[in-house]
Amino acid sequence: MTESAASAAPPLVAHAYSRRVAVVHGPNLNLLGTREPEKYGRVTLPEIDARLRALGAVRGVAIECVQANGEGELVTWIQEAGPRVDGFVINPAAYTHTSVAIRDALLATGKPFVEVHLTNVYAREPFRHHSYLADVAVGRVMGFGALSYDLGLTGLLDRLG
Ligand code: CA2
Repeated sequence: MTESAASAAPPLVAHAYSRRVAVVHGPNLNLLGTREPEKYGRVTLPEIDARLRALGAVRGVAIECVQANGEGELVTWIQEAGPRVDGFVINPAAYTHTSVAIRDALLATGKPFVEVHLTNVYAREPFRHHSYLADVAVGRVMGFGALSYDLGLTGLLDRLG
């Protein structure tokens, strides 16, 4: 029996991912692993993203990652991602302490989010002690370096069920 053109076509399979999470990195985090390693560690942003994708894959969760230095860029990306994702893991970096716009964008999605930080912001300057996201986040993880992201994603997935 010879294969017809139709049966030779690749089978249509539903993709394996049942959920989708967006990971958002704020300003200067593109420098991770290349500057100030004593403060922010030696792991690079692509390495963090790869780990999160791997962690997501074993749980059947697709992970989308973005880094931007501009507040408006982050707001626009969050707005666009909102309808297609189930939740966010976000390190807003310096915008943590200044941005009502990022808070409003996340709230407008109606999706849960976890706030993560590499460093323990409470062990740093007082201006880093306030977060515009803290009271509306599902949870916050900080102080564990790159591991904060893994813990944050794990917590979010647990919340999503
Ligand atoms: O601890 C965190 O993850 C922070 O979000 C990092 C932000 C800081 O403004 C927050 O208060 C806490 C700074 C990110 C800067 O990233 C760099 C990475 C490598 C080299 C220089 C900066």
